[in-house]
Amino acid sequence: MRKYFFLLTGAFYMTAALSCSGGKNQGNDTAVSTEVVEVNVPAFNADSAYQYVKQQVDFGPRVPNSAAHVACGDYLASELERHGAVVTSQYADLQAYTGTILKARNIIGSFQPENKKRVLLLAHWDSRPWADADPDPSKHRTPILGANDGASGVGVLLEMARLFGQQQPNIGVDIMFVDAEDYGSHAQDDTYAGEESWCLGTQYWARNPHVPGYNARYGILLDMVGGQQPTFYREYTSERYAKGVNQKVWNMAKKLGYGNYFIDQRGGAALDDHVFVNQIANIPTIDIIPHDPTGRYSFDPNWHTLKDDMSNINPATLGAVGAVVTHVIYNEK
Ligand code: AHN
Ligand code: ZN
Repeated sequence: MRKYFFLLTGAFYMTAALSCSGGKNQGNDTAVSTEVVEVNVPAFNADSAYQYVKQQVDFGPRVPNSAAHVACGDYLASELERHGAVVTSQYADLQAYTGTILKARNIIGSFQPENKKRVLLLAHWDSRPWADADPDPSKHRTPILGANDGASGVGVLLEMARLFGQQQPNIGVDIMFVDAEDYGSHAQDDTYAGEESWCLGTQYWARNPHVPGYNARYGILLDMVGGQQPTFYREYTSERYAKGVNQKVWNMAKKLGYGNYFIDQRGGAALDDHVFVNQIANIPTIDIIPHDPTGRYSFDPNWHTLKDDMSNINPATLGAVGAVVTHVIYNEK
């Protein structure tokens, strides 16, 4: 258990449940007291998160309409259920820009579904059908394993689901695994198919929420959070729609000693699931996604290549991101 302290100063005194001082201050109700409130945050287990990433990658590429995709979707839903979530599967036939109809499935695990105070955590669970950024042009139509691009965010959220199952936070949480994020415009196409070719599952959910009128205080999207040596900058659209959430997360990272991963500066813009959550569902949502300040690569050196396999995953990175987001959630009141 990692413990973490908040200093509260005020003219009130702590209830027995919050106090660990064994009654020393009893009857002292006129005094202005300074008390330490302990927020108990369970320890995020990076090795467990790593195993959750590996479990997904072991299915092979999770490309919509494949058998591996169906099997992995069942696995994700059953894991959420095992940890005590109420699971909703949203099945939809979504048309890719290629014309292909994708049998898509968004998977939502709701913890404390009756709680009005909610936070949304999301990651895409599909993997890209084409290694269109691979250095070898003969691989440009080969599906990728998407260890970092897809499985990493889901792995971190499954580990958080395990923690929620053991110890409830003060708020309700919806963990959403969105489908068909990565079926967007192929890099070698003559014309760009447009922004709407990406994030099909999220676009569908934002127009058809799993609960009518669904709302949350804010959302956090995790994308490529398991690479070898990433730096996370405050992403442009996140900053525009959810500046306070960026602040909350980057401050927490600093406090926990992860300022080497979470650089408290503005980064570039990423077209990603959070854009549609912000613009269609109107839930202020940030994207935790790598940014390379040198501009030598996009997001991850192995992005959309066949090298995005388990060797691309560093448990320490999963652990850093997982600890930060876990602390943010358990500190909500
Ligand atoms: C684009 O490059 C258009 N979007 C980045 C979002 C993404 C792709 N995340 C994972 N794969
Ligand atoms: Zn991708």
